Amino acid sequence: MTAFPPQLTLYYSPKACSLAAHIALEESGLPYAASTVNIRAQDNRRPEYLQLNPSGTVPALGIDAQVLTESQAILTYIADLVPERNLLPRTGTLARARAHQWMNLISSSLHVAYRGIFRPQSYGGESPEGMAAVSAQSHHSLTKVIQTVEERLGEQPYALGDSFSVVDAYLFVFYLWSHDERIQQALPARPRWHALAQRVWQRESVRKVVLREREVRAYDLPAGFALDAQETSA
Ligand SMILES: N[C@@H](CCC(=O)N[C@@H](CS)C(=O)NCC(=O)O)C(=O)O
Repeated sequence: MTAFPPQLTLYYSPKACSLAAHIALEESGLPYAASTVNIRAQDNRRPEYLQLNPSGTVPALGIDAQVLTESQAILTYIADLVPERNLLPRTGTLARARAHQWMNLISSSLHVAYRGIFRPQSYGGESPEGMAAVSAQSHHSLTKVIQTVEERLGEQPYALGDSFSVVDAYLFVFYLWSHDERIQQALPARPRWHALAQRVWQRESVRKVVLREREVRAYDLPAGFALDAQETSA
């Protein structure tokens, strides 16, 4: 028999996609350790980390002696550890399938489009022409997927309806990314996504995690997402 809860260690980089898992862990109320793997400092290429996660990506979740990667799997696993917190709908329901519909869209389309803008060399090689072509195509893809996000959100306050889920934490991260200075072209208006991100931002767990991450790297937040002086000095 394995002990519950398992020993959880999140390997994360500030403001990376791992922020969603970081928020989910905080929302779970379970004890966990957060270990920084700063990808800007290439910590993810160190042998110690590659031994743990050969793909060299974050997030990775240590679960006792095992390691789980891929945001969608990690978010699902965390939510299922604490069903009483309703971080995802019950298995076997259509609502649960909707959650996966969202998370797949986020990882396979949204994240991929951003990567093509932030790191075009990962798809197009190092040549300036290749990078420019990937970047232009990725701006186009990002525009389309933002429109899909807006349409799918409809008038509901959260991605799955009336209550917060890990899908909202995942969407929150990529909303922050939409304000990155490396995005050179105007993106479509995203009022519904903005409103959702504002709701998520009101959560204590989210502010706590963002504060913790910003101690490692003081990343920018979009206008309207400031932490007040009391929080930053706490
Ligand atoms: N499909 C993975 C993607 C993970 C990923 O690409 N993470 C980025 C940070 S957002 C990373 O680790 N980049 C560093 C690298 O690829 O070297 C997931 O959804 O978790």
